[in-house]
Amino acid sequence: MNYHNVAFETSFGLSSQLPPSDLPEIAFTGRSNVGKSSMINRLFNRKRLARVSATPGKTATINFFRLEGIRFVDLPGYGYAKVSKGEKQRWAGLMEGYFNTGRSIELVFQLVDMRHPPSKDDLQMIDFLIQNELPFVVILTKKDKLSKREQSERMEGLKTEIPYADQITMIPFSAETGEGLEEIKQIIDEIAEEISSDEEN
Ligand SMILES: Nc1nc2c(ncn2[C@@H]2O[C@H](COP(=O)(O)OP(=O)(O)OP(=O)(O)O)[C@@H](O)[C@H]2O)c(=O)[nH]1
Ligand SMILES: [Mg+2]
Repeated sequence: MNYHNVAFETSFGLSSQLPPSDLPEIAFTGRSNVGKSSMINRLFNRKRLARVSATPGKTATINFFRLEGIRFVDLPGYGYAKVSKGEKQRWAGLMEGYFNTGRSIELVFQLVDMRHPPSKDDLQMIDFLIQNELPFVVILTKKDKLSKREQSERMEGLKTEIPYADQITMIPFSAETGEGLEEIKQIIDEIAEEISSDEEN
């Protein structure tokens, strides 16, 4: 895949606006502020493709990006305490509209802040992915903020904190340094190859 050729497609604030799924999709989920938009920018080597902010709740909409035959989907983050009840309902509606409408979701990158044990919301999200048989990979973000020792302590901790951890691919990642990026790109490239060989058959 030529990652430079990415293009922003559209943004949706309501699930009723979501167009039917016409392309295989790769989605990014995780707590607000965990680094979803930063990961997208790093992946495509663009500074401002997805909007990043130190204020949680920056991405309040579903954003579509397109690269060759794949759509990348930046989803709004969960677990941000300061949003109103109405906003939380809108978020739940958006997520439900995205995940429960028969889209062809090839992979979900589930982001978890590497500095801390997964939150209750993270575990709920992972449980949702497992229950719905959605293929996913856990990306451990903000690796650069931990010392080597803290990193290995967290890797140990996650083995018991995340259910079925031994069956889940977990990739430590830093949007600052790009560590973990090659492994992530390999996973995406494999999906792209599978899709194009399916299309040929
Ligand atoms: N040091 C460091 N900071 C990061 C990393 N990834 C993200 N950040 C910072 O974390 C903050 C939140 O990043 P975003 O990418 O906007 O997070 P998000 O998950 O898209 O957040 P929402 O849109 O609110 O759901 C920003 O200040 C980023 O610069 C990382 O790998 N290392
Ligand atoms: Mg964001």
